[in-house]
Amino acid sequence: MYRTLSILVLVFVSAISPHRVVGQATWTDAQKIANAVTAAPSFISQNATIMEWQNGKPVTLRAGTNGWMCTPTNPAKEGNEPMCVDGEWMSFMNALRSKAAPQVKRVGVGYMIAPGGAPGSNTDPFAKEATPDNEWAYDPPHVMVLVTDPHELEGMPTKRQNGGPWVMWAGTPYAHIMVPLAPPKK
Ligand SMILES: [Cu+2]
Repeated sequence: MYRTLSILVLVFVSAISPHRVVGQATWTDAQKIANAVTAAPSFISQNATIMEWQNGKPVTLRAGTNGWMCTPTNPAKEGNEPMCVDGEWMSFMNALRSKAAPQVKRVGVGYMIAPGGAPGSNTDPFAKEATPDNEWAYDPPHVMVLVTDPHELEGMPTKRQNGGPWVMWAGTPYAHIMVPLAPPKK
């Protein structure tokens, strides 16, 4: 039964894969949920709360049971960047959205392992587009880690192209470790 279900879910997800929905600005809740659960391994995302941001506020699309929260990608934006995060990352994302200082109380883990990835700045947490010096490029599918003390990030690479994990938004209150699952696109 579970196997049949997962095959059905796979078929459904591939039917709404990002390249088909470029230009389509809205999804049904079912489409949002199907996309959001691809952000993490299914044993996590199948029991996660699925939510989305509406006018800066989190809105629950499906209640979960395991403390993880997944959000769909924005189909109106380039790329595919759903995420599944723990409580620390959730409060970090809240802080980021309101441009407040994040309060990280313990190590946080987030999954963004869906195929595709999405473009963004590696230096400016609030960048919306490329500038000559904001290292705008594709972030590959990845796991991301928050630390409680920025000193723990000292000495880690800060560029995507270093060939392994790196610190994104280094030197800002939003610095965190990116653990890529694929090489960054050139
Ligand atoms: Cu990420």
